[in-house]
Amino acid sequence: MTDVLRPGEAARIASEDEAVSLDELRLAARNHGMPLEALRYDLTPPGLHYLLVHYDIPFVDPATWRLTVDGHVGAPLALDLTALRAYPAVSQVVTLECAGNGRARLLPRPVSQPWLDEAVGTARWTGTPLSTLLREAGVREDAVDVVFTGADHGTERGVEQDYQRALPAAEALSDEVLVAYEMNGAPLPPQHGAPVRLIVPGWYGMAQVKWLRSITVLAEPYTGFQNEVAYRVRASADDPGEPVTRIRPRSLMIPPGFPDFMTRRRIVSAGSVELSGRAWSGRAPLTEVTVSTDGGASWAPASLGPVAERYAWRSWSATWQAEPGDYVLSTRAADEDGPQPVDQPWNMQGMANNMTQQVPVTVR
Ligand SMILES: Nc1nc2c(c(=O)[nH]1)N[C@H]1C(S)=C(S)[C@@H](COP(=O)(O)O)O[C@H]1N2
Ligand SMILES: [Mo]
Repeated sequence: MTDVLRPGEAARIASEDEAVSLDELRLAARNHGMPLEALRYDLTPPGLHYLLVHYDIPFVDPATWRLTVDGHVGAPLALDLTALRAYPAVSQVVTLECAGNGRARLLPRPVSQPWLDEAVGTARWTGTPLSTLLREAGVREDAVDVVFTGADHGTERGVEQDYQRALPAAEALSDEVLVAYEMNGAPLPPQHGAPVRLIVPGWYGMAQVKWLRSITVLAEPYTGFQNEVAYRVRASADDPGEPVTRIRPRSLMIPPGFPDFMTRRRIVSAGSVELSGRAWSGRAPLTEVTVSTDGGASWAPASLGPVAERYAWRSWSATWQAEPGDYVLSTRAADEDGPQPVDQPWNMQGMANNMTQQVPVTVR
């Protein structure tokens, strides 16, 4: 199947009974999720962190790599890795999640990377605050957007491009955004953006530009593909939609018991079962996590673990008195702006989809 779309078109929508295609499988085999048992770690070991690469992982030589900061500034910069590392370093624990997480469970299914629930991971990111570099370059007062360009290149829906995303200048100048060169205390691995990537705490994955090579300040709004076409919540093909920005609340459960190889259905022993997992939201602080053991008919509160850092996931736990039978377990987070939906919040590209997880379990 060749799927050449015109620039500006949304992703193709699969027909209701259309199985996942080889094109989707090829993407899924390259871009892996975090196995949900890895929700146990406060910091996701890098090999278990989810991965999303639109094109190819570029081969970037750290010795010749340069980062330029230019555009609507007074004093453009060109930094090598030693110069970047010479600025005071800041570390932050941040949960990243792909905006397409949950897409494969939508009906009908937008055809793209077919995530179930697992496009998430948490790491300690270390680097230079972006605001330090922008101020050093003399960013102008009337800056509108700041554009970040990666070293990777490809075509997408007929548009040839470097991977490129913009942030509003006010967001780019907040103290939170990092130009990061370490993940969990080690240099960034190739797949996560070596030698340098952007970390925008609280925003969905598309903002976290990997293999960062240039930062350009604009005096006018940015209109590139990844902001104007790709990452939009659109109700229909001719809806210009709303931009995808901050992470909506989500809670995930560590699958209890042990799995069946083929279906991954869980098998649990009757009795008192400790359920636990992680919850996060980038748009507002969490207020509660609830758990259902009857397919969403009723919800009981879980106990929430401490807040470690604002943009890091929080642990939760709840006890279930399990009796023999078949169940669908579910968990639901709420933040100050409201709870996760239990029905699909459908949109053309399956973006920012935070429908509650469902975990089929047999108790015996
Ligand atoms: N240069 C570049 N940056 C990128 C991407 C990309 O394809 N190229 N993918 C983005 C998307 S869609 C996501 S979800 C995150 C994934 O980050 P990770 O692979 O480190 O988990 O990187 C973002 N940054
Ligand atoms: Mo993503």
